[in-house]
Amino acid sequence: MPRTHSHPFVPYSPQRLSDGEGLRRGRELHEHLETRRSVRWFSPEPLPLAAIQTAVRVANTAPSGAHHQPWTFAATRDPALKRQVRAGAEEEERRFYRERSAPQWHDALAPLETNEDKEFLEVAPWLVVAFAQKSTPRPDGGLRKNYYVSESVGIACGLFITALHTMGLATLTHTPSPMAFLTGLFGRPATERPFILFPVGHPADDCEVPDLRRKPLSEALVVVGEA
Ligand code: IYR
Repeated sequence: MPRTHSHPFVPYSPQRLSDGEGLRRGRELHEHLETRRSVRWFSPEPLPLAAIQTAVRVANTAPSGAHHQPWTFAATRDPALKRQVRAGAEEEERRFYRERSAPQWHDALAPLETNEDKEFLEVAPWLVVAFAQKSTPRPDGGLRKNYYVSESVGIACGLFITALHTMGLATLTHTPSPMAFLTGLFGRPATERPFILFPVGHPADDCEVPDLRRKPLSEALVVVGEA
């Protein structure tokens, strides 16, 4: 029975793999991603715009609520803008680290040895801010409401991180909360809120990361119900 549609549909038949080949590729991807770490010490060596463009092309393949694609990735390698971002971030982080308003949170962060110094925001060759569009301005001046914005932008950011790692590059999910100043610095409209700030580049030669372990699969996956 042919289906009837009120909107255009096209056939979709992605490559069918054998179970063995599918598993092999999945294991290879896992092995590759297992080596990814968040980096806070970057090399200042420049990185071509093409690297950022490619990673954002990958991010832009993310599924999204009603296919509204509610993200904007704003990128800069402008030293003056990076300095302003660092200054703004450090001002907010100083408050967080000095006021110690959430002792439990500070205890949880201790093994990462993070502090209010955000030098990496100036050292990394690129800063990329993923903005979440709560709504999107229409050409007619109206506003289109977006759905599942955090989920959609979160998935796009995950793909962005995966692309960078695959390209041999490093990043850090610096979460700008509130960091509303980024909207103005990057010239984005008030309908967008900064979601994640990514410094992007190569790790410094003497880069170190905290000695952390990933939780075992038994804690990440539960299989329920009958086989
Ligand atoms: N935003 C602070 C604190 C911070 C919070 C979490 I949760 C981290 O995983 C790491 C840091 C900062 O950037 O230092």
